[in-house]
Amino acid sequence: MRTERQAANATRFRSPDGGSVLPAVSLALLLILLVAATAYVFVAHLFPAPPPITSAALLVDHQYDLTLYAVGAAFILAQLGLAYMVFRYRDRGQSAHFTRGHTWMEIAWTVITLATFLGLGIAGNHVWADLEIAPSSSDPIQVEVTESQFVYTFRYPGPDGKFGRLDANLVSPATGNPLGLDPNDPAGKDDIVASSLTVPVNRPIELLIRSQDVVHNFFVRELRLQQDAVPGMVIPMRFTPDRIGHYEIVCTQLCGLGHDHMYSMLNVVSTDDYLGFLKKQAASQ
Ligand SMILES: [Cu+2]
Repeated sequence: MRTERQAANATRFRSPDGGSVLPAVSLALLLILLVAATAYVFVAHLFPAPPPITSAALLVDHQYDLTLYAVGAAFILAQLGLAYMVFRYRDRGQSAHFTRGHTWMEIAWTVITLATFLGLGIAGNHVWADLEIAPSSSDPIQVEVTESQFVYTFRYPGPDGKFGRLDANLVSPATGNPLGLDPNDPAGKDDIVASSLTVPVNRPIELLIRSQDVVHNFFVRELRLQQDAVPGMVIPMRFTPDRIGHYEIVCTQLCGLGHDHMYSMLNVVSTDDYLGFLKKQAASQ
């Protein structure tokens, strides 16, 4: 039973002109337009990712597509539902009334959301595990990646296959020792230092990523891989490039004033060119 006060409120809030269609229709149409424009951006591939250069990147793309279909469908249904509700329950001069919702509907969409996200997580699990926790290939080419404000420095172990010792106290870019290589360690004598990353095609690569100062990042779009470089840690990152070419390496962590021009190149070359590169670099050290 409505109290007198509720009845009085209902009368007070009743709109005098008996509702308005225009705002409701405009908002509903605007929502439909936004949905159409957003869907068009993805369906027409207006901003396509560059082609992947590893088989793992293909799996990442597949997982991305699955996620996009799931959240895209949810987005379209939710926004079109909103547009319908805005129009269906527009102001017709009626008084608003309180509703307690619908328990089973709420349980249903919570369970659907949970199942969708858990399902996507489980589907993507093996892609992530293959990249991150699978035992590394028996014979990867190791390259150490050192990031600092705002440069990348790459180090190859040289013919002995061993990286020489580093000493933070010896770091001195001005005198040509940006990594702090210890001159007294024989293992470091043949180490090769370069400012861009050159690797042979179709060989497993293992990067050892470190930072000398703040948190940086190593990101190559064509690898679909991105890894933070964290001071005090050496973080491995593995991939096997299957396409010769030059690809940009960028830092995606806001690491200081020069962040915007912190980049380098990943050069994937033939085995002969790779050996030639090592020889040339070694001669110039
Ligand atoms: Cu950086």
